[in-house]
Amino acid sequence: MIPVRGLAGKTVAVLGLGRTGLSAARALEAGEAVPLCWDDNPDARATAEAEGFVCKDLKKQGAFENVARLIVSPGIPHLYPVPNPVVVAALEAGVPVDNDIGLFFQSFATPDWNNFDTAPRVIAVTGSNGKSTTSALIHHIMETANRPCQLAGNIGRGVLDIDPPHDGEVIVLELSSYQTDLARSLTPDVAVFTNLSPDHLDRHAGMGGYFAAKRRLFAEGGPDRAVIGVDEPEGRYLAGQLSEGPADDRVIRVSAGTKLGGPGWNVFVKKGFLSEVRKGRQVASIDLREIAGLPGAHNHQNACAAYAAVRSLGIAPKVIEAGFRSFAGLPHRSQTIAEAGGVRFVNDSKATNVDSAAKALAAFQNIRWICGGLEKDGGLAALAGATQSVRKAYVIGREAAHFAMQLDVDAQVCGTMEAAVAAAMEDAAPGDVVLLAPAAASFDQYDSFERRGEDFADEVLRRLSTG
Ligand code: UMA
Ligand code: ADP
Repeated sequence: MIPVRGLAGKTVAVLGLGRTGLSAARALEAGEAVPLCWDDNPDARATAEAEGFVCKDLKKQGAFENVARLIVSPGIPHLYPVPNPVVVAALEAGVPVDNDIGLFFQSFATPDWNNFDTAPRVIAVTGSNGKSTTSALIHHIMETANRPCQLAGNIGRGVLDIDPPHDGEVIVLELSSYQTDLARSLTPDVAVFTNLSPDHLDRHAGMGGYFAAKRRLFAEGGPDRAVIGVDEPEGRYLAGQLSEGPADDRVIRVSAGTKLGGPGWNVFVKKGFLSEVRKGRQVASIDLREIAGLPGAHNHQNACAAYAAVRSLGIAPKVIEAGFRSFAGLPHRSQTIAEAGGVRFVNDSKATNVDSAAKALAAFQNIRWICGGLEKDGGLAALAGATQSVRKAYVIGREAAHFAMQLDVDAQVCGTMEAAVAAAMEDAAPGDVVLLAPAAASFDQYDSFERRGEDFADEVLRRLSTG
């Protein structure tokens, strides 16, 4: 745990008592601050109280008297579409609003570091898609290089839960737009922007607010090195804004399809080969085509981003290539769960938005596509043109009929995962891929994308085992 520094003796309100809130409360206590907790769910309050934390309704008049700061969990709206009433109360009382990421950056460096040979460093990864894969890949490469490394953030471990860093350790943080939007301190050494496509628009009042939230990671602290995916206009804009000119190698531009030239530092993939080009000279090249853990152009983009991030810390290309080869991938992202009778079954339940599903569809041929769920703002229009490899769609979700109507492929309304897997397996021929890539959130039928992916895998394995 990282004890929170700078708030000893102060009362700090904590809103939300899930993974973030509980870890923040513990870290505040370890730093001798006094956490005052609240969660709108009584069960979550009971769990916190059982651990000895004091809960108090922070919506009540006067609740913010003598409170130094409010720490808000990422899943709780602080501004859009409607701010949580506790946030409103804090702002009315003039109390600064922050989150665990802000506490982390204010507390991470300690006087012990004066005895270290190499100060610990933070690589922070944001973007619409590929954050978890890129973060996990960076972590895996550092392990391959025998360098101490920890992984935390949106990937599932509260940032304040990490162990105090060792000499030379690297901390990899996956940060969502919810997290970068609110943090009062954001000072990574290396910041990575994978890509941008519409997601979470309700929480950011549209695309401009969403990009602005991600941009804070680069603009607030000024990282030593920024790794920027330049396949979208926003990435190109950001890279341009952060650099003095094309030769400024504080910005490493990455692309999953465009050969990048010029005098700067570039990493790109063309025809399945990753190239690093610096000052106009090719420094290294890696063949990604047969790397099982990184299938498809979208994973090649993640490979470029991870490559650039660890190169900026001096890791050798050969070590990075070994890391790519031994990377197993993450569950629920382009994950092959079975192969039988010439049919491959792939779980990409994490394709919760249209862009990630389109990328998953582009990575395979002859697809029996299981899709549907809770549709996101922006609709399904961006899927048009992404479905050339789809033989048929099998649509799940409470609004399956409406979802199916919007697709430009032959679609069967199945409703449940059980029915969709049964129909897809019935139709599948050798050479086909049965792919779960929903292009929608899971919350209409499941409590998480993980549960949805597990349900898919269970259904597939159950049917395969019963012949
Ligand atoms: N709550 C309220 N009032 C509300 C809403 C929620 O009190 O109006 C309470 C809930 O009752 C619950 C708590 O808030 O007890 C949950 O807080 P949370 O939703 O922020 O969840 P955490 O458990 O703290 O997990 C969060 C991230 N969740 C979200 O951003 C929604 C996790 O990312 C992250 O792994 C974790 O912090 C550690 O950093 C998950 C996620 O879905 C994986 N992220 C989104 C994504 O990837 O698309 C952004
Ligand atoms: P995030 O953490 O940003 O949600 P993940 O690595 O968990 O990203 O991948 C989420 C989904 O997006 C998966 O379904 C995966 O197939 C898809 N995906 C992964 N990397 C990319 C990328 N670079 N561009 C677009 N989609 C991607």
